[in-house]
Amino acid sequence: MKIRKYLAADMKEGLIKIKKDLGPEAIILHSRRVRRRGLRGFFTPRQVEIIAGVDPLKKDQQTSGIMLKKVMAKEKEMSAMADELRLLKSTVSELSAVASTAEEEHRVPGIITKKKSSNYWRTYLEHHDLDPTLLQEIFVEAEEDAAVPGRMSHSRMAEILQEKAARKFKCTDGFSHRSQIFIGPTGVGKTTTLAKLAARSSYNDAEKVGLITIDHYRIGAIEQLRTYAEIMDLPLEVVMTPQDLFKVMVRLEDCNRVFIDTAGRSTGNREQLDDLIPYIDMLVPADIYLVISATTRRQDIGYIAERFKKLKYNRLIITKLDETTAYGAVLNGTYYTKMPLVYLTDGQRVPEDLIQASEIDLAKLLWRTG
Ligand SMILES: Nc1nc2c(ncn2[C@@H]2O[C@H](COP(=O)(O)OP(=O)(O)O)[C@@H](O)[C@H]2O)c(=O)[nH]1
Ligand SMILES: [Mg+2]
Repeated sequence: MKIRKYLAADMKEGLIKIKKDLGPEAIILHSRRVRRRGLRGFFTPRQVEIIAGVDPLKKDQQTSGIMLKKVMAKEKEMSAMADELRLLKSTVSELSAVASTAEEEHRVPGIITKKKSSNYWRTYLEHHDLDPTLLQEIFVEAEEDAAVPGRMSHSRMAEILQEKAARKFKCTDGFSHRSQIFIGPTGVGKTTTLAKLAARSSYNDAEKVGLITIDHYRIGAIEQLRTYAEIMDLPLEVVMTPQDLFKVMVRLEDCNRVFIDTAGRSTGNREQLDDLIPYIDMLVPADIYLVISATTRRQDIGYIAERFKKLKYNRLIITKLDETTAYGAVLNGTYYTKMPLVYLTDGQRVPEDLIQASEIDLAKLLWRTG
């Protein structure tokens, strides 16, 4: 038996594909609704995965042929019924002014008052560990908008909150300078993210790229970047003093983009952070990314934002979105640093797991459930 797997937007589209590919004798063996992998899956509708098969040796497959035709007829009938149902549903919802389906995960049955709806969303958003002042600002603004006479649906309240939350994000995109510097606590994904961006600018944008790692403490944490440099065939320079850095920048003169990694600095160690200042001073003007993991607690983001300020960061990257279900860090990060968010990362794969912040609806992240 020839067995194939199909992905389609809906069952109807899937059945057309199968019929075209395997013929009318195909049998549906299994079907289920799936999301695309990773963060992107959240922003795209669910798909239908269908496993279908056909026995090429069996001439007489009348029964199975009929089966597929029957399924298609049933599907047509179901889709007409679904259309009618949708129409009915929207009429009912208009009449009662109670919406309940816009956010499937947050359906609240029956009539709900504005106050109750607002309280519901407040509890929901608290799960994301948002800064309380920021949360309060969002709710005050939303409640002003919601203060129109008459009832308001639960989903409309969510929309207003999303609009208000969206305004709190600051985003930017693209590179503004030749030097791209990555700073932040250890283990957050600086080197990995640097490699993702270097790969993209070298392959996608055909830029001439150079890599530098500042290894002031001779801790030898350069192997990881060396491996990426070898795979991507990019020059890598290791710098141990500010004087080295000067010479290296001259050596990389023909590179129009230089990515600079920093290693081995603890947020709590003031001297270690101070030691980076002369390097940064030599490189400015530069795009200086503060890299923070989405798994970082709210209070720690505030602490990191403060501690690294002396290194003059002007952009923000939030990593490891795949490792949490609380996305407050994304909003807290821009709120505490007052800097625009440029990239998000949602996995270890280089260069795939990188998302440009300006390309997605960031407020929607807060309405994502685990
Ligand atoms: N799950 C997940 N892991 C990541 C992500 N970015 C980096 N990592 C992993 O986090 C670990 C530390 O990353 P690294 O780049 O060495 O961090 P650095 O110390 O800040 O340079 C490595 O195992 C990376 O593969 C991400 O977006 N998601
Ligand atoms: Mg590193």
